[in-house]
Amino acid sequence: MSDEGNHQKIRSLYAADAEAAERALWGRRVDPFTRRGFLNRAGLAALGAALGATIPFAENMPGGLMPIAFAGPKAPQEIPGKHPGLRILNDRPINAETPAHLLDDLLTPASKLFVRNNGLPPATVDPKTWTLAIDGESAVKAAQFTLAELRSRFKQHTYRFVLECAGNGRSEFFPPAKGNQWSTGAVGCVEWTGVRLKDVLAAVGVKKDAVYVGYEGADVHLSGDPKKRPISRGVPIAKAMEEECLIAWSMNGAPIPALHGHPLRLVVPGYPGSCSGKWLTRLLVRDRVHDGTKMTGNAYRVPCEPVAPGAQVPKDKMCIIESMPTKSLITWPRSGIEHSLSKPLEIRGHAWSGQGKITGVTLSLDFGATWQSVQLGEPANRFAWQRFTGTVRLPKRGYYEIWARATDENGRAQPMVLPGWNPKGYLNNACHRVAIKAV
Ligand SMILES: Nc1nc2c(c(=O)[nH]1)N[C@H]1C(S)=C(S)[C@@H](COP(=O)(O)O)O[C@H]1N2
Ligand SMILES: [Mo]
Repeated sequence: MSDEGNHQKIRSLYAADAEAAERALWGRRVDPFTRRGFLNRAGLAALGAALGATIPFAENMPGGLMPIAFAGPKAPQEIPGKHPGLRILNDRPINAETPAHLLDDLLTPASKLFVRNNGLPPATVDPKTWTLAIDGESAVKAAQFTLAELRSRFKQHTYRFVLECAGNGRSEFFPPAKGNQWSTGAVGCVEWTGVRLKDVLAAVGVKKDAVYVGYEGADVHLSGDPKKRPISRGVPIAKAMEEECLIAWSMNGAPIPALHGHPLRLVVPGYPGSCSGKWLTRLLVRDRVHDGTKMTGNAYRVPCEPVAPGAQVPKDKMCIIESMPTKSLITWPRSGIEHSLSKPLEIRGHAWSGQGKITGVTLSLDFGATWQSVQLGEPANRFAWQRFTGTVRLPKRGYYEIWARATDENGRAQPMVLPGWNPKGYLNNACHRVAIKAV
């Protein structure tokens, strides 16, 4: 969109003294909880100048809302095998997210799938000698499988699943949460081929007292200490026994790429991406909640009951995240474009939920005052995302935001701005917003 210099000014104003910037733009400090505060005239003029456009629906903007046109800049580096447009958050370990307009494909190509590594991928991998060990208190007997044994002994299945990091959207929380500052791009929908976890567990035998299935991978802790694991998470036994949980060796019809877990990966759709263990070497059938790295403390936990932003939450009031919430992403148009008033504007994107099928998506171009519904496609299978397409007409010149809001079959919809604050910044399923300037 127009003037990069003015964007920069607003961003640096916020970076220098966020409260002073809010007072200047919004008249007084905005209460982060109630979002009270109104855009004053000077603030409206400053925002308009930075955007290079007036804001026809300014009176509907919630207090303190920053136009999405000001969202962060792109990092310069590239990762081999990845689209150069991915935004790199870290290079050790590698973490990179995908801008929304690069997620327009119904099936996310490997080159555009986000990467979330907690440690360092294994240096050498030999699929011929790779083994998967299965044990734990609640395994009837310990067992081992080579890749060839998995392929020959069990029926193969192919599904498309959304893979989303639980921290996707973390960057929007206030007070801010530590960790990778994902914006909207730690998500994709890819196709996996492998065998059912439940078939393999049945072959090994699972005792009645089984509670959880945990995983271990061959990646290395950042410290290099072989006794420490970068991550070892798991899922409740009932989830592990669902049809769609796979032990997979193929992604989008090719061997799983090195960064995504070659040669073998656990795939648990509908749950945080962290449950889908890469470089899979071991499964543990546990008689208790798995206690591997990032299962304990506040990792992948949210307050069991809603809390005020910034609250200290006692450990016993934090609950493990299970299924992922209703969400959607506008993948066309790209945020920041100019669009001619003479033409209707086509909107496309995807919607998904770990808790049920999406039954409706609506769009707003007036900061949530009014909504129109759009066409919605069927998922390829359970836990795949669904395409939505719609058309909007912008009434006059100026700055607009298109907001998308999905609802699932249980009536669970996305919050318009931010869902409940939590200490680690998980599960931000706020409506996705893209900036459009009508000219
Ligand atoms: N072994 C291993 N598995 C892992 C991770 C990891 O660091 N090591 N990261 C997890 C997290 S937090 C996420 S969100 C997904 C990311 O998958 P991707 O990098 O293939 O997109 O993998 C999960 N599985
Ligand atoms: Mo993650």
